[in-house]
Amino acid sequence: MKGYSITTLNEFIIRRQANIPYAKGELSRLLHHIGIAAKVVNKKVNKAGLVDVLGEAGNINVQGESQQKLDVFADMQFTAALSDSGECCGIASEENQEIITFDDDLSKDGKYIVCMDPLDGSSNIDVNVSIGTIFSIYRRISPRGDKAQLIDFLQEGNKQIAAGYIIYGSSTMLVYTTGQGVNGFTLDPSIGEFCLSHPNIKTPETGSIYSLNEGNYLKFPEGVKKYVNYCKEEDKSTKRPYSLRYIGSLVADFHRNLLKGGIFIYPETASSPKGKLRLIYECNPIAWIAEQAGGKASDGKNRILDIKPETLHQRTPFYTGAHGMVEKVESFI
Ligand code: P6P
Repeated sequence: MKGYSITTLNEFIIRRQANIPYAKGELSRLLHHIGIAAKVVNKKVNKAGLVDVLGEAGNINVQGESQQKLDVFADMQFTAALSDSGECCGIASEENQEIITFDDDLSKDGKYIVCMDPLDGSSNIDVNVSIGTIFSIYRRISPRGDKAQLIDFLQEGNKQIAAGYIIYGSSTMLVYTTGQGVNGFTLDPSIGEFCLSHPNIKTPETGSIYSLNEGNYLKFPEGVKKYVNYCKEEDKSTKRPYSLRYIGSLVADFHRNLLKGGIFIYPETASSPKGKLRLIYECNPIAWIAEQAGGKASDGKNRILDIKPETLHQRTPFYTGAHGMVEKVESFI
């Protein structure tokens, strides 16, 4: 009987590296370490209800949100894995106000920096909703051998070398791109490997799912209100009314729309004039994946990946998903 032929994440990374001239394995090693940290975090997330990681760690993170123990754990695991890789000279994390530089000689010589949200949607942990890790990799600008600098982290999203997310849901998946399309790997716990399950993901040109927090409707800009009403109008030709699907966990909402076709919107509101989501470690990586899968990502007017970051934790309005649906909401704005 023919064996169950699987392509593990590591085999895939090495195979893809062979296609990149001058690739000497640094990025492959970095991605490999991210995969390891994902497995360690997954183990903890899966037992979150049992092991004493629930409840608030008592600290308040830079966003003024109470830090749940699991996101502190996830931050530590990814930070350790990236530091151990020897390929990364520093990181920016949602959980830390300032960048973290790795000052050992090996890491200081690293070519890359990583921006990450180690566990997005952590307020969903206690109620067993899917949560996710989001990461974005850049080549450093500052000289190798020096400590990483802030300028390394304030590059436009169009300079990303790799971007991805891990979704800890009914199964655990790692989805990433290095600019040659989007591929999804599902963790097989019986062998402890991420296995290629969704090769070359392409998101539908349009869809019938819209995702946004309608509780903020009265604070939305007029164009967004018009689009929400458009989604609710009867029109057989465009399969409206659409279905509202909103989990309140960016990775889970985005991943469902990526596969089924839909749009995710977190607009600016009166109380959050720049929106809620952060540009460098939430919107840029998700935006690149959306584009690589044939979709679109904007702030309502400008391509997300062309926005020049000014500060580490800056926020942006975020419209992403099916190309046709993003264009439609932009026409209302
Ligand atoms: P709201 C989770 O806290 C998060 O950062 C994203 O994962 C999610 O998309 C968004 O906030 C949900 O925000 O205001 O709708 O609860």
